[in-house]
Amino acid sequence: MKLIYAPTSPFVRKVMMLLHETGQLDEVEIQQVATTPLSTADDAKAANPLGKIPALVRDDGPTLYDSRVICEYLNDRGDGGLYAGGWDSKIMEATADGIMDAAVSATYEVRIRPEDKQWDGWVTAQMGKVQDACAALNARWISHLKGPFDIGHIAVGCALSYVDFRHPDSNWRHSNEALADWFAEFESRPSMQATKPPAA
Ligand SMILES: N[C@@H](CCC(=O)N[C@@H](CS)C(=O)NCC(=O)O)C(=O)O
Repeated sequence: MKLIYAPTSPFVRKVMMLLHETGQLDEVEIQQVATTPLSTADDAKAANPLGKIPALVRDDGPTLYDSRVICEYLNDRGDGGLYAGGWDSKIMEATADGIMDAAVSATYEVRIRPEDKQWDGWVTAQMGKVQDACAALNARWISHLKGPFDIGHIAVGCALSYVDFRHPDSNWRHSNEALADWFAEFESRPSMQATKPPAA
């Protein structure tokens, strides 16, 4: 198997964490690419018609893409048990992925869009989604995060870390003390440490 990969993508990081946690890291070749919506890497485009990463090229079946699909496949393959929480696990993953979508969109606005076309209103709206989703996690999902480790933990850990990485002024910890406390401890998990993005 070959993973189309970039070290700063929070979606790729979900897959990498799952590989660490389920002991499958050695079974995947890592193919690093630099890809953006405006300049798609050839390997990303060849693996996924949408040109997005992660994508998992398999020897025994079609290439998989979208981190949720890849994570569920690798969980089955490695007997990870990371979806034992059923719909709760999946809602948490979807919420975390939504944080990533919004934060990545805000990142593209300031890093990729030409300066004279950038719009603060877009960034504010996307970071508002991040705040709202963090508030929802803090209000409703702390008991799950304190429970058995699953895909929700991986996704939320990657999402919050990405927000810190690209949007250090977002202040998501404000009013979300329980979530901040959970994350402070979760960050020391070996799979989080092993998949940290390089300095911005
Ligand atoms: N829903 C997708 C989102 C993947 C995604 O947006 N990846 C970004 C990198 S963080 C990407 O490939 N961007 C390039 C593009 O949009 O063309 C997933 O979960 O895999």
